[in-house]
Amino acid sequence: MVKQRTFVMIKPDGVQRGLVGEVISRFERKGIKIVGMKFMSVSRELAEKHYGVHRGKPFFEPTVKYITSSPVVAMVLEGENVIETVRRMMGKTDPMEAEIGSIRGDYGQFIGRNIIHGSDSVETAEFEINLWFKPEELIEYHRIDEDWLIGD
Ligand code: D4T
Repeated sequence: MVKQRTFVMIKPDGVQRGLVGEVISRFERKGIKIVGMKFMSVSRELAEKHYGVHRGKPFFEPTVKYITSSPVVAMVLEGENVIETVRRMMGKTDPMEAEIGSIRGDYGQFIGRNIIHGSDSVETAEFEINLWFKPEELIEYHRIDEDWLIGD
């Protein structure tokens, strides 16, 4: 196991549909630690950088428009293998293919409104954390349940 950080965003539909508490609760109950969090509007510039790898694809412009249309909750989460864990908890990109029990599988119906984003690799996580957060916005602290999450 390896301690990692990942970037997670509750997208505009997650905020508008009142799913912020539900989504954060799932991560908290799993034992994942919040080390950064902000409620914010996303500029076109930030959205285009975030989705830069998709520039030129048909869904690029609609995705940028969607993500800038209403506020989001941006987070940095920390935990053992947290990148993979969060991806599994989110479910597949298309909510219609996502397992029931995952966030997208339980709450989503359409790939263009899929509630949440989470980094897909160590490299992407590093890029996205640096893109969305300043170092001083990330907070190191001890959570009281940490000693009980893994064995000796
Ligand atoms: P994000 O980045 O939003 O967490 O999604 P994923 O990491 O799970 O998936 P992605 O990068 O492949 O897609 C980015 C974003 O574009 C939308 N999208 C994607 C879309 O509307 N149509 C498509 O065919 C694809 C592949 C949804 C997520």
